[in-house]
Amino acid sequence: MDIHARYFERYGYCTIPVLSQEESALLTTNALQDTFSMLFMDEPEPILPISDNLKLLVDINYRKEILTNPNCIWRNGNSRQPIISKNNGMINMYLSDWALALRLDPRIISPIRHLYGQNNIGYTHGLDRFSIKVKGATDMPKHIDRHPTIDMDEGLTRVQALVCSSIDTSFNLRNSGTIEVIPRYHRYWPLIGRIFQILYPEPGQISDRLPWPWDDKDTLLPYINTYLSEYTLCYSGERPDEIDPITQSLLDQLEDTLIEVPDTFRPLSWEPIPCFPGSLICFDSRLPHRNLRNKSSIPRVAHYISLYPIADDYYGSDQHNTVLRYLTTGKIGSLNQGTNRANIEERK
Ligand SMILES: O=C(O)CCC(=O)C(=O)O
Repeated sequence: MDIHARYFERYGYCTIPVLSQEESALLTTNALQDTFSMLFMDEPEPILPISDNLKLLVDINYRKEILTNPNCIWRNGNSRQPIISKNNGMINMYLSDWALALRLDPRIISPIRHLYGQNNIGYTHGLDRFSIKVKGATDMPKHIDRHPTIDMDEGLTRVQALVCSSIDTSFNLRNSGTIEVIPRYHRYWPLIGRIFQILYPEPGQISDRLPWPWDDKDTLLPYINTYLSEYTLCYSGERPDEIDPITQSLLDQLEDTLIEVPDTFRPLSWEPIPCFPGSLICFDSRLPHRNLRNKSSIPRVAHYISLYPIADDYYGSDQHNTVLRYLTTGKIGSLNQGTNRANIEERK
């Protein structure tokens, strides 16, 4: 196992340099150009230079000042349907040559194969989009792309991956737009799932759409840390004498369950991931995550790479045919979770 795979197994994520500075700069230029042409296609003149006008993506007053259609960021003028959103920067564009070339680059596919531990991986859920967060973009809501109780018996289902082509590396990390995750969360996945089942026994109490109960203030995280810490002691046969009644009751309910946990416990916390332009960031789909606000003058640009293991019965299946139809006609959006939106603007 190489150093990245070892790190990934332990912390749930890893960062691998894959593209040169020049390649990253070109990718960023292409992403910005295509985004500007798509958003501002009805303007009488192209909006140039792009670098001086990035705040059009986040600033309604500036849009009113510059554009003939200040609402062009929203689909049908509806502010609840952003074509690019201020808090996550996502843009549903999939089919540009440069975007496809990136997703077929062996320098990106090989390490992801390695992390899955199998060669047979592919875009079984369609392609994925990219995200541009410019100065003024805000925090994305915290979330996990798995369900903490429904999926709790499953191990790794997905290596979530992105190539970051632009980021301000000299800036405070938490204000640079980078991704933050809770490292090592995957190692407690079955136990946390069981704890959530005890805390929220009613069906539907944990919504499909996180962040709840991972509310943005993280009121639950200190409790989870206490439960995990006490459980780890019990698991290693060192149950302490003094435990508060709520933790005690939870541990009693877990008594018959033997769930493997790491030998020693260090509290879980949110940590921003440092990266450089050209880095491939891979993370286990069991990690809570989000991208952060950007207060720097350099846009943070991320290209999502959604490769999944290919099952033996995939070829010829309905899912395979749907992906093929999508790739050949562009008529539906990607099939990825959260991404399955037909992009009328891209087709135009
Ligand atoms: O842009 C990022 O760093 C995070 C993206 C994200 O939340 C996701 O892919 O689910």
